[in-house]
Amino acid sequence: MADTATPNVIRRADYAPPAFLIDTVALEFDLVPDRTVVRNTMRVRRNPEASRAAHLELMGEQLEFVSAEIDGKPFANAHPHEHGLLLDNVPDSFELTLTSLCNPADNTTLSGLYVSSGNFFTQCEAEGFRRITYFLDRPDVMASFTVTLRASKADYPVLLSNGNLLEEGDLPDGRHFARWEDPFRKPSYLFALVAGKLVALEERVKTSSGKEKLLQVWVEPHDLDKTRHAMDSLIHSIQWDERRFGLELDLDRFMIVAVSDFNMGAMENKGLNIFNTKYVLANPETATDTDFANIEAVVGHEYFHNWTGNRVTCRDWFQLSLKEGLTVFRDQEFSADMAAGGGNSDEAARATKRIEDVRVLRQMQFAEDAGPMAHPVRPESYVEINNFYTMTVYEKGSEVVRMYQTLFGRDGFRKGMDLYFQRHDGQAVTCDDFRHALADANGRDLAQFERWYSQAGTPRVSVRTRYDAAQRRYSVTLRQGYGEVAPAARETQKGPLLIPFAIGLIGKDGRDLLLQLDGETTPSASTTRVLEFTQTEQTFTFVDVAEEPLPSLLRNFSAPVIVEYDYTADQLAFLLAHDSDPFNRWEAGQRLATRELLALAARAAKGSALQLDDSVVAAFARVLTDETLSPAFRELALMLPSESYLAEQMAESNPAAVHAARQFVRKRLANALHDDWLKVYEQHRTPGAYKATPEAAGHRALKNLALSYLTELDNPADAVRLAAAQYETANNMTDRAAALSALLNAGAQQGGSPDAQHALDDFYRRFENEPLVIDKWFALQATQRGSAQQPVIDTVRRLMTHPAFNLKNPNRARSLIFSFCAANPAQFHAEDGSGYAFWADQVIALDSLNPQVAARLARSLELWRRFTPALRDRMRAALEKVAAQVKSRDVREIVEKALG
Ligand code: B3K
Ligand code: ZN
Repeated sequence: MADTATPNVIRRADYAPPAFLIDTVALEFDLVPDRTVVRNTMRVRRNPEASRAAHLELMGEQLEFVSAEIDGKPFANAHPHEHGLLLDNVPDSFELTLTSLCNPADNTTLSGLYVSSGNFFTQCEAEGFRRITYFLDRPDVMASFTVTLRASKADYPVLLSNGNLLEEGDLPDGRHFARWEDPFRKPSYLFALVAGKLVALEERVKTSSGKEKLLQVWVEPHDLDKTRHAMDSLIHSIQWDERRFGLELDLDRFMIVAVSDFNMGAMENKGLNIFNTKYVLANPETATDTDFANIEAVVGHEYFHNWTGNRVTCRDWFQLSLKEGLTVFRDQEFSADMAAGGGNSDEAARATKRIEDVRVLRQMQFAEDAGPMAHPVRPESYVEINNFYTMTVYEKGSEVVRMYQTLFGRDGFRKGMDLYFQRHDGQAVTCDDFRHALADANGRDLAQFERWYSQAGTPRVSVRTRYDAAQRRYSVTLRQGYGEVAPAARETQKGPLLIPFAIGLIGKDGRDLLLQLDGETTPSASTTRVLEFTQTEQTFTFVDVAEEPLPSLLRNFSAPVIVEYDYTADQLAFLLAHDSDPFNRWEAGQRLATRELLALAARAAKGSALQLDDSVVAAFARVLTDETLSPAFRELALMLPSESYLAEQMAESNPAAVHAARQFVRKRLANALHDDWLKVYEQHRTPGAYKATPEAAGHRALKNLALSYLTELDNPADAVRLAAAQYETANNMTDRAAALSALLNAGAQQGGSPDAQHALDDFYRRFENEPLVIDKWFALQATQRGSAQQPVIDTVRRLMTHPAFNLKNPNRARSLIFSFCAANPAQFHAEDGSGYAFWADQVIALDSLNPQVAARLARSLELWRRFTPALRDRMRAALEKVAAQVKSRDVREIVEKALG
């Protein structure tokens, strides 16, 4: 095997600088779907910082080698092989021209150059560029790119690549060309091209320096009416990055292109972002409020990468969180500010975004950290890098970045960012470089903080408090550790972390007390203090505390940890009613609900009768009717923790018991608060033209939550009537989809209903030509509750044969298969193992089409060891079946780690 062959495990410790550098790349494409010719001319020289190698090893995959020339003369010592091209005895500095062929039409992996709906697209991150041409396809090799595209003018009237358009024109035989130049050096993973029949919404905006920039959102012609929101999101992102970070758009032209076959959300290619249509296309009839918010977040995310990722990139893929964690943090802050009307002072409005982000983190990242895929924010090794675009790298990585801001404040964080760009603009760097910039700009030693990058597992902080009435002292003792963790995490854990632990103390009247720590002369101005918790155990003592307070712990979720403290149910109800920290108000309700639900699930598992205390119902009733709270917040507070989160908290995950418990509580809250739900439903209607504002979305969310609770009534006739009317009269997708879901839910109680079926059929007919809406149609059915008479697996299997189903389209596969396997736990984990058998079939089928998508699906069973014995055995059998049949490195890594 040649050196460029991918070894089984890639290790961070083995990093070595590249032996050669590539200064310039001129690419010429003759685009033909099944036979594209790529001519690649590079200026190559030895890297003075690396040890001398006689041979040049270029990466390449699925390419047909045609020829190699050095300095214009044929070069005989070029040896193509399965993983690339070996060039023996090359000079120190030379021009290398390589010609090769690839087959975009046959490329179902959607990595490299591929065809979707008759147009050409690329996806290069992480290692797709090597499927386009031979190259040093690693992020620390940065080159200046010029790209010439040639294609049939009738079939591909639009030809796009990164940077600025230098020239375009006609060629003989009905062909034409375009030549693009990117003014910034970049790694190959940021290369992109697009060619096809597309149209653009255009805007010209002036950025902070007064320069005019051209913004374009490119889509297929029939989608042009769904581009306004993406364009507005882009403009808001540009303005926000100038305001908050002083970062200006550095290109004359910035393009977003939508494609319907795409492995993930979007990609930040320099100046030519390529997006999944799901994160571009929206109008009120086809997109929900959540879609609108997601589009804003993803457009922001990719745009913010232009600085955090593109101007300063990663030295190697172990540093992925350098760009991803930081950019998620930036997009979260952007969305929070947008939720607060564009400013950053309305903390209650900003908190709704924080709550949503923490919910995702706890549900998904904590679970990842508890299983065989547990890894640090900066992993130590991988088999397939695409498997490491994870919740840990992205979401926990974002929490790590947020902690710098919590420690240093917004201004201190901004100083650190400024220094980071001052030092590293144009470079490929590491997470350590980022940490050093933050430390140096704030005059701090952050050596201990490094452990957040190198230790896997979710830290636990247990809290003990003591009030000394005579001394008026209140002490808070924090202890950190990891509890029981997966073996993959244990070996990374070396010592205590620096945890910024935000705390407030609440008096009997529900107001915050002043905070003065022992040794301080006056109380601080703020009633929230960020304690720097650095030792395994540490006590913080507050003085001059007149009465025994109730602690509000880890305000605004100041660190990605689990807090253990024995609150009574009454104390949680008090916090839910009074905490000045909106995040912790929500948190108190979640703790209360989680505790009740877990106790009920334990009873359900034993077949015991279920009961819910009236005080819990009363606490929820107060939130439901508290008009001082925003509707968006009330909706979040009234939504029970998800079934998968609850199952994960059990000693042995029992999805059926969790489902029974959660349904029981939903029913109880529905029946006990019937009139309030109805009233809230009526009060929060949003008559008139649809508005996508956060306030209007909040009303719709609360109203639709009320509708969903009403479907749980013993007699759901009210709900069915309201839902059917809402379905018919809705002028937006949020209300229409919520009504359809309510009808399905109410129908499930009766083992299926004609109302639900009628609405499903109508929905399909109305939106037959809107693929993103048809995705919702599949997803709603895959996540429906089902019943003993109608298990959802039967519906899913039937839908697999529906003419609109297509396994090759990732959005469609996700809408049906992933929705069922990952978002319908009670049905997926059916006792007979039917869900697992289905899962195995689909992983195997996807493995040969699209390994990246297959590997994502493969992860649905990774927590199998934590389930009840009967389920565990069936899951293992399914995993073994998959392990025996799959071929891709992607899926093998997942199932082998799971079986461990
Ligand atoms: N950077 C890309 C993700 C690429 C995933 C490759 N498997 C999108 C993003 O995070 O913005
Ligand atoms: Zn990203």
